[in-house]
Amino acid sequence: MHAWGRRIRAVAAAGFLWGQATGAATLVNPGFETGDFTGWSTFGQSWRIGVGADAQAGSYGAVNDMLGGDVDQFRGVFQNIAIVGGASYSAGVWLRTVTMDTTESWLEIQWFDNVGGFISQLQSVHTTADQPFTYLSLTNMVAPINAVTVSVRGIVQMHNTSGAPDFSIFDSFDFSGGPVVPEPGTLTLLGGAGAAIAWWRRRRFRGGF
Ligand SMILES: [Ca+2]
Repeated sequence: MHAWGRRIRAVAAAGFLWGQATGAATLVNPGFETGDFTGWSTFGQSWRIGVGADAQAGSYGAVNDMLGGDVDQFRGVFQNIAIVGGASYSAGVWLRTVTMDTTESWLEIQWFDNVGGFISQLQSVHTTADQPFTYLSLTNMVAPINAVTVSVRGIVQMHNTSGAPDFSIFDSFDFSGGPVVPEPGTLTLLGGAGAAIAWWRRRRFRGGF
């Protein structure tokens, strides 16, 4: 193979790897199996790690206790990760609720731009009654074209404390998707290199080398 042919192949390989890297949107500690909130942030009162029946999988889950006397109407457990605007993504979480009276909880996705500005959000169905661990999901989401970050969130809303306590337990978050990885030889991200490869392959087919 000619030297420039090898170079083109190197460029194509780099593009392929780049496509895979930017396509990877992966949550850290999605099931709280570190036994703590590593990788996650929370806001609002009364977040803790639970065990036993509070785990949908593994040993741990994230619990929000809505207790009499609480004041924070909204609570959330969330993780922000890099995404690519215009790409398609899906998210999910398992949610268990116990002695729910005056609370609702759900899965939420928020998109942010490159200066941290809020763009838009999506919410799953809201859970208002007791349920065993049930999968909530948001699928086939297309990230706004100017989005660079997604916030994957479990949200709890307390309407009042008259029915306290209410428990919302989140476990096994997932988030996946991203740009379609270009096939070597049909690169669109590196159109020039792709065209050169196509030309080189035609040359090779004709026995040019
Ligand atoms: Ca878990």
